[in-house]
Amino acid sequence: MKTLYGTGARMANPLRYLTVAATMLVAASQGRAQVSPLIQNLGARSTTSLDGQWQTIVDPYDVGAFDYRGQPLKNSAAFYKNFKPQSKTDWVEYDFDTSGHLNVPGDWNTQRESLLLYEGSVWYKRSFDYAKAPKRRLFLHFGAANYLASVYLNGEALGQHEGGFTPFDFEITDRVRPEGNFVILRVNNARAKEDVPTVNTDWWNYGGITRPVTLVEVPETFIQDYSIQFEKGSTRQIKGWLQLNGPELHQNITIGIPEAHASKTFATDDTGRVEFSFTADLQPWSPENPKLYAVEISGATDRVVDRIGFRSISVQGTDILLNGKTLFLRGISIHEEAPTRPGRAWSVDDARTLLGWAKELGCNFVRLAHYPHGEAMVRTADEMGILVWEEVPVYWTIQWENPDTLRNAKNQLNELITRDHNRAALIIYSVANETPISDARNRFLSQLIQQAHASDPTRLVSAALQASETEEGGRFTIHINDPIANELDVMGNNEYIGWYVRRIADLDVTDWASKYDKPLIMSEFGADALFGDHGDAQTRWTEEYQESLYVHQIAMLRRIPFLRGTTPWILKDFRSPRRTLPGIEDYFNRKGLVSNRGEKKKAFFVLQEFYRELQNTRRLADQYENSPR
Ligand code: GCB
Repeated sequence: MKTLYGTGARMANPLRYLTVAATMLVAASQGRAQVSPLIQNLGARSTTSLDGQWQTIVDPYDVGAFDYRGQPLKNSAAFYKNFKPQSKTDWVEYDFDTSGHLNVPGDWNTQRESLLLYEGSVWYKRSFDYAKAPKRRLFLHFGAANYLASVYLNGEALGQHEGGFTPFDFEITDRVRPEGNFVILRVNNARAKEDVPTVNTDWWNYGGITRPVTLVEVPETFIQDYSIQFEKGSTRQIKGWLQLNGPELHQNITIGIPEAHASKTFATDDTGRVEFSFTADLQPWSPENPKLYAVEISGATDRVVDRIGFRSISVQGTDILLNGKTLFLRGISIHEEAPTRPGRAWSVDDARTLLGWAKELGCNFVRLAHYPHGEAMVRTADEMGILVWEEVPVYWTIQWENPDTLRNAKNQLNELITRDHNRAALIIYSVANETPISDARNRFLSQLIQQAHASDPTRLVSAALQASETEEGGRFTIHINDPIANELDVMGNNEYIGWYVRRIADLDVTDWASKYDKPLIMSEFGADALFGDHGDAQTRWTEEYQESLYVHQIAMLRRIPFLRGTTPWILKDFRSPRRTLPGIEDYFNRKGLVSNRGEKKKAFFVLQEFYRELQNTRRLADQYENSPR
């Protein structure tokens, strides 16, 4: 969360931050709600969807938030008041009722042509009635809004949320009325240097309320959050914790897995928390057998049911072990773009199509780049048996020395872990992508790595590093020697030999060396190709060039003894403002194995063949096959 007084850099965009700060101060002084702790497993709660058409006002100059001196508006001119003229002399210069609609969830860029490149504020309004029973509590949940959301209910501030890809909740128990509620959001997607991500990325800055909005009703004392999973390294011992929220914090909590005839009861402490451990005979979850168990958690006041897979993930030397067995991660990188229409993906159908393509490729793993994707994606991966790498948008050159930037990155990581920590498919958190090495960067990343390990000891932590290169006698060696690798469980590395760096033929004379006894995932490689553009294998942008690059990359990958996974760049062409070449890029990064219209390029089948081979042999190279584990 932003505070009013910050660094000079922040003042580069004073209006944007003033509104956050001002609303927060008003809210704080009146004892109003800020973002509430996230509620685990919304699907098991009593919910009402607020998705659909929302009224909107596009506000490029932020006139709905500030007066002409840049001071925050508090009177009827503020859009969140939704003021209506009371007489013909009243001056009111905005009107939600006649300003147009946008669909929620959905990015605004692909819903209205004039908003394709828009970066600024849009106000959203939606009315609802809600008959809340006594002794029940109500929360307003947003799956995500990019980037900065200021939220108001019935003309009063609820609070703000910063970060475009993680969920947030506000408690509205004491504010909701039986009839005539109106929720208003100001969503601002202006980029700023100190943000996470920073101003420079290689993806479209889709703005808006991009994921579902839900009213969540729970009992006065409810099960806020819980974690249940095999203890690290075990496939029998279950370990976890649970947190209650409300006045009745002392309760007996029963955890039952009926299918496995397991049921245990534990008592919560004064703070409503309990840590527990018990054994059960369960079939471990794996890509070959993505078994999910109904897990029933009940106390005196609340009951939730989740579908949880149990599995153990660990590393031993350069190996990654799932349920105690080595495996190679046959992966693909994915951006959160809809498979068959322009814009952000958000639905279960989108997830099924994207992950379906990954399955068709022969994948057992996906890298959800470069920010947290929607919960539908990881839940669908749980069902389909696809392991998942999730990532926070600590990308390229963010402000390593800025404590607010660190706080923001930590908050986004925390929200991601809180949302997904019960998903078996999720095995790796990645804390950074291609960040330039410096002491300040190392300190920054070190804090994120420690945070991920501390809040979720059952999973692995990685980052896409950068490596250095030497040349001798016509051969190249790439050295994995980034000092932050010391703190990671799994090393990631992006390389573009044959595209940004040297020639495809150089892949045949490139070897890899690592300072660390740790597994490596080649988290990116690739080449741009326009679907349907054909030529010889030396001609850039053709499918043949991309195909040839994959052939030579795969030959090189086979020679890396410590390689335990690959997630080539990328499943599908995606929009990027950096990609201007007319007739070829047209503002799309064309490194997809599938075009933006869903057509498969030649390289798709090269990777598919490689993955089929790995699937049958479970090995990449001889040295891996002969590994003692
Ligand atoms: C990278 C980045 C990725 C880009 C890709 C490219 O190294 O991690 O975000 O899109 O290269 O296509 O240049």
